[in-house]
Amino acid sequence: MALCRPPWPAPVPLPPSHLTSVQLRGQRTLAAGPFTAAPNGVRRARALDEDRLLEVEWGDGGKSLYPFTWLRDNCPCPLCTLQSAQARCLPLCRLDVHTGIDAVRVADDKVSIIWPDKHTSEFDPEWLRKRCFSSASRRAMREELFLNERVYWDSKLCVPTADFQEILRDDRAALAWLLALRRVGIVHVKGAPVVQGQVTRLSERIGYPRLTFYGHTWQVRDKPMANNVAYTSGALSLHTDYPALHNPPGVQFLHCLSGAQEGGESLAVDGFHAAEQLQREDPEAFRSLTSTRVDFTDTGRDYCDFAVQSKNRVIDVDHEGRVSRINYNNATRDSVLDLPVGQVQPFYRALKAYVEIMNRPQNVAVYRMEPGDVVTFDNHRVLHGRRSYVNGPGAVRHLEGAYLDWDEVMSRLRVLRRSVRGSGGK
Ligand code: OGA
Ligand code: NM2
Ligand code: ZN
Ligand code: ZN
Repeated sequence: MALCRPPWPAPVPLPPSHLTSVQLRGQRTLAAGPFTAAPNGVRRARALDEDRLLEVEWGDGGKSLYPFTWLRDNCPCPLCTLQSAQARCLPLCRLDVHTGIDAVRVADDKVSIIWPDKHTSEFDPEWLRKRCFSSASRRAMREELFLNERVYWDSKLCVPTADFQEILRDDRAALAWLLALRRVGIVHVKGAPVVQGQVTRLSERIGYPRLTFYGHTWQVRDKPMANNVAYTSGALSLHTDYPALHNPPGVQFLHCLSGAQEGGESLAVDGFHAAEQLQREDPEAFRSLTSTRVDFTDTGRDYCDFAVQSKNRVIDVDHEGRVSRINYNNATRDSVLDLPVGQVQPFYRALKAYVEIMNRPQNVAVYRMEPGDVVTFDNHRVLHGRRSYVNGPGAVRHLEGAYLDWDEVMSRLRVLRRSVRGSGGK
């Protein structure tokens, strides 16, 4: 699996340290120059006092603008930043949001600013460049931090695989696993020992599992008096787990410990891709599912007794209208339907249209889990299901599952990226 490339070029060494330019308050021209700077180095910096912006001109000729207020707010000096926590200790009540600048100079590889109260801030050019406010720079930073670009797939998906022991042992393997989990949404981890506890080990490679009413981890088996349809031998239609919570688990692990005598094949669908097809083919249904809040319910006893209720949109979109989360489990969709009576039929029509698209054979990836396989997937994106099964003597189907949240998974991904890059990787 290809590793992530940084969206901006690797840092270029800056020119030798010497005073390169000076600007005093109100002056429109530079005191020093001309000089050369490396492409990512600072050629010039000047205060545009009218607009209260610092203009930085880079070695490659590009320019960036930084509001004075933002610069003062982010002063990295030990009075303004608790360096051991990399956290701001300058309170907002001490921030003058209309501050001017007394002087700017570029020296010793730093952009130095003297503020009207003589406080001084020194900014690292590379740090500034990453925080440029242009829309292209902000997009690059967004992708670097959140990796929101996905690769959509259908039934022909060749599910990415990773090796269990390698993930535990090797940072590069762990990073490749998490990058594929984020971009593709599903990765088969192979070679786990066939005993309980492996989804916990995998969660602890990242951080910690997410506790729910079904426990720290949970056993998917055909159980008498099952408190969930998953704990029967019946088929599970395509669903995401736990839409009865307002914050459903972001990531799910399912470890196969034992297969059935017959049946029990697994199904997976890219819910974002299916939602995009719905938007194209039936915009009215898409509008309905992205706006109607549907009631979900889950009542019973497991880790302790519970009575969970939620209202979720089947298709969540972000502030730019892009699909961001699927919330759908037909088993826990409540009979309470909080809609004016005239909207009930249109809602069912819309839901049916989405379910028909997700179930198209060209959208459904089918696979069979073998003991030692762990399927890891994005529970906000991938709808999953299973065919019904029949247990036999010595063939009792058993999966162990665990949930995690994306914040913790993304945190591990960023930490791994740093350590892999630091050791000379890309
Ligand atoms: C579940 C589930 C899949 C399976 O437990 O929620 O989707 O293959 N299980 O049993
Ligand atoms: N289990 C597998 O939404 C759901 O009820 C999903 C959760 C029981 C933990 C099933
Ligand atoms: Zn400071
Ligand atoms: Zn499930």
